[in-house]
Amino acid sequence: LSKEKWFSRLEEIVGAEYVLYPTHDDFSKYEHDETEDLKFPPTVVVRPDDARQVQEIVKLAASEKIPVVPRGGGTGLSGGALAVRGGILLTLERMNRILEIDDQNFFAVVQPGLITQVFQETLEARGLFYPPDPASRGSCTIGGNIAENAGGPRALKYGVTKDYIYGLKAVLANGEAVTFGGKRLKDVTGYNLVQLLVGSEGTLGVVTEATIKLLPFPKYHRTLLAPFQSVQKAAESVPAIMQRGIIPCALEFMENDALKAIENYRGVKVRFSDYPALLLIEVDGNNEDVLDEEIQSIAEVLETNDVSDVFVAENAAQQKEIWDLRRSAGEAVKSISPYKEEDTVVPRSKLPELVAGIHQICDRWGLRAISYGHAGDGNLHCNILKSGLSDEKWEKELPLAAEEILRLTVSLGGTISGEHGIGYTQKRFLPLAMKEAELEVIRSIKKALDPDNILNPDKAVY
Ligand code: LAC
Ligand code: ZN
Repeated sequence: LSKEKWFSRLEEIVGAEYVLYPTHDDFSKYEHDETEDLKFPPTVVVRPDDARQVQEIVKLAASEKIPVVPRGGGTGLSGGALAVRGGILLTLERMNRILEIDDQNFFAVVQPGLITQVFQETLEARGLFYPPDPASRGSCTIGGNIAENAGGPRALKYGVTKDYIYGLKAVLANGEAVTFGGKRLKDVTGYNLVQLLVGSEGTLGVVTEATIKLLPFPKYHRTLLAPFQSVQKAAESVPAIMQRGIIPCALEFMENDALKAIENYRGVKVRFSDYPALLLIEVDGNNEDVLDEEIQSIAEVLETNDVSDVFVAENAAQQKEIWDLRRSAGEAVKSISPYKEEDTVVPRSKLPELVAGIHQICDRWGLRAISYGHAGDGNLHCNILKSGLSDEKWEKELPLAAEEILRLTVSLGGTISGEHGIGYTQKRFLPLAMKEAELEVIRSIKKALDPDNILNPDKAVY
């Protein structure tokens, strides 16, 4: 078909007002996500309202061999939702309904464009809980979270997106609509195809519906801030806390530069911002006495790690304030200078080595990095800043330093992305983490399900 013909076919499928061309006011927001420094205009943006429309769009793309890039909230940090080869940007934001909350079986059925926080607040009002809480939860979507297998602070106690996805409806690259899994806590019927799609970054199918496991909402929370005299001590305290037999629902790490960045960005005084490092520790549950005991026990561990002062939030407002500040860390770093993030993850006991190693590598290259992240699960976001460096140094030396950081991560038993995905920006580093035989498995799966490479081409596969 000519371009005009497939444009008008798209208009027939979703309605003319839901096909956006480059002259449209909203078009530019679809050219980027939250990844630094990337911009790729799609040929056209399409906003379907149901699974049948998604299927028709993918069928058209398959017969015309046009790339289709599924997109959620556009908050990704590895360029996964960008139309790097042009083509159809398929945004699922209109498909944002909660189809069912089944409190007999503790499952919800939702559409992919549902905002994660909206889902969580709706559940909470009914005493139910969906734990994964990426920092962008106010604007990211469940579909995007599934595509990237998103994590967040609560991963330590509750796991990540994959641990809650039990069923998916999806449209495959050949235009077939499939249903994998369902409201079943146990299921060994064939390969685990639900989990093949989770984290596949839109390269194997477009998710049109998800069946999600729920938990009862924990009634009480205690939130504690602990300032440290050294980054090393903070990192070393993490396993010590866990060894007390307590699993906090969050155990977050911020170095001084991250605290200062938040302070400047938000224009408020951040508690303990003069210390070299801070841990944010939260416990949750249904028994307040138990939580108070746990906080007491954590405070004892901290004391033996040279922490002389802690702050325990007194009420929900103070807890919210702490979390708002923590969640703005990414934005705060972004506001300082162009940067490149490495989403490192290691077994948590290796965190002290990772933190020390990153500092050594950056010092050697004359680079400045700001690190913060999820210390409890070993996921550290290392942000290397461009400010003060020439374009030449940045372009030549940054990839080499980044590679050293990722090699160190892998040598510690870790890998090159914990929760932000491979997407577009990290693809070339995949061979650092996977051997040829392993990469070939990924390639064969992609080839089997999408032989013409139309679904989100140039992502996740090396
Ligand atoms: C965070 C995001 C960037 O942890 O993953 O704030
Ligand atoms: Zn994170």
